[in-house]
Amino acid sequence: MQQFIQQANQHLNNTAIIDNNGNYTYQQLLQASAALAVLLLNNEPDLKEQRVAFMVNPGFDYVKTQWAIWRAGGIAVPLCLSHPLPSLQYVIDDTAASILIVSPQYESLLNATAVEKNIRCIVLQPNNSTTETALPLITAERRAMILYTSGTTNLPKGVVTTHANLQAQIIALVNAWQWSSADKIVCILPLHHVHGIVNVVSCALWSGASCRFLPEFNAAALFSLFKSGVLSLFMAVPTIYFKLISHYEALPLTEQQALTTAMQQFRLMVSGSAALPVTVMEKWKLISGHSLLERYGMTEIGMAISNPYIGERKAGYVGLPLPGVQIRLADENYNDAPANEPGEILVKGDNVFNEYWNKPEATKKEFTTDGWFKTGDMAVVENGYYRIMGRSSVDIIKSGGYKISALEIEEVLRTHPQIKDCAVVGLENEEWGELVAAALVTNNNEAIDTASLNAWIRERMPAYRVPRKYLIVAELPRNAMGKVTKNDVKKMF
Ligand code: MCA
Ligand code: AMP
Repeated sequence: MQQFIQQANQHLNNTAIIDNNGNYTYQQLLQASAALAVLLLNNEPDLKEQRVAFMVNPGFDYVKTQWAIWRAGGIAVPLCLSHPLPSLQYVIDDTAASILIVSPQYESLLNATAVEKNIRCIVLQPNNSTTETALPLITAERRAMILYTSGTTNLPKGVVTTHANLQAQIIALVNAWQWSSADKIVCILPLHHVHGIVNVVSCALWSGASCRFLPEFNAAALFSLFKSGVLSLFMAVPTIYFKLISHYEALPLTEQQALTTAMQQFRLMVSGSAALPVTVMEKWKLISGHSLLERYGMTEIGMAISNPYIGERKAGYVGLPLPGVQIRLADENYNDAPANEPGEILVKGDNVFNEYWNKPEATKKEFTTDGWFKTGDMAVVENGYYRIMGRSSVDIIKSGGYKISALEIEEVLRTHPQIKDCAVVGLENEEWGELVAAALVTNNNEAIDTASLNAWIRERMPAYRVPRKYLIVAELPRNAMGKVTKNDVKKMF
């Protein structure tokens, strides 16, 4: 955090943030985050890694809150704005958050939880001003953030990163992609994941650049911003590029030409969080003039492998390890995979997270005995470039850039009164990467109303985890050991 403040101090009069409420300089960001930090401290000298959960709209308020938590010595726990209450409560309980910060519109949703759990709740006001106090010195090895990620366990795990981890993740990208204070980016990604938090917002603010926020992804709003010529950079998940291409193709020719001219002025456009289909990369090149820079990352490690900023960006490949990130491909015993053969990506470096929150066993399991983090992703090196081949677990699905655990959805489905058994799989799909699908064994093979089933699931978990395809089956395919064979389930659709 101290380094972040030093960086900001070099650009005090630059515009840091633009949102629906106005433009804010780095000086305003430093002042507002200090004022909120004082309020958080409540006369204590240091929050000493207390967890502070926050449900705050994207924009100045979000960044002010994140920086205030860091400056007061807390651990920032961003909540997803679209999650239903049980998912929010899971994160608040799991982190044992002692403070909750909310934009006014989320107060009614979370107030009862705060009262019941005796959590101090702060509702953001335009000026949470206070008297000045000295803020604690935050050393880099302290924990900074917890983000929740789905894995092969049935409940999401909290990924803990330190300030040093975040710093390493940011500096690698700022250097590799040549960020500068002249850059202007727009954030349309959710702010409870690395892609939006680190790659877009933190890299911009580290560089003295300006970051504009739109409340959510909307193709028309984004294109009109592109046309206004106020951006130099854009980053998104492949699904968003797919949606932008569809929107573009439906526009009249003159509109298309104006947009193409505007997009050609950008310095860089990046894709990641899921495999970029070659067809999407090629179409985007035609309409924007840009070869998308595809990179590979994970919540636990930030970004690890990237196509070059200068040099060939190969379609279907994620490029080379970023400076400071060590990569090794391993066989199933975690020995080096033979040259030119696929292996699991293992990662080491200052970018690698500290631990899963309160889960020492899970943390231990995901590292080799000599300290390499096991990503669960398979890759091969061809002519010096890494190509991602898929994941070692079929139970991890990526849809719209979100990581989804099939097991988590199955657990919920099995509690439905009409469902006897089920298997959730990801089906390949050009727009979404994978589509979540569920094969259901119902009581007496009865039909099920999927619209009301979807509504039932949405009360229990985030909308992006709701299956988009259902199949009622008499029984699930199993191997000789009685285990459901997911590849056979996929073939049933
Ligand atoms: C929504 N819909 C879907 C899905 N999600 N259909 C199929 N599969 C899905 N996953 C449908 C809805 O049912 C609805 O349909 C319609 O799409 C619009 O829904 P809405 O929720 O409004 O969707 P959206 O706003 O268009 O969202 C699409 C999105 C969003 C913008 C691509 O999913 C998104 O922001 N994804 C980014 C996630 C992200 O940042 N991941 C990074 C994780 P109907 O209209 O029929 O009702 S960090 C990471 O992965 C690592 C570190 C890395 O490498 O970056
Ligand atoms: P998350 O846990 O949400 O951070 O998701 C990380 C996962 O996204 C990785 O383990 C990969 O499976 C996937 N991923 C990220 N970037 C790419 C990419 N460029 N190509 C293929 N998969 C990717």
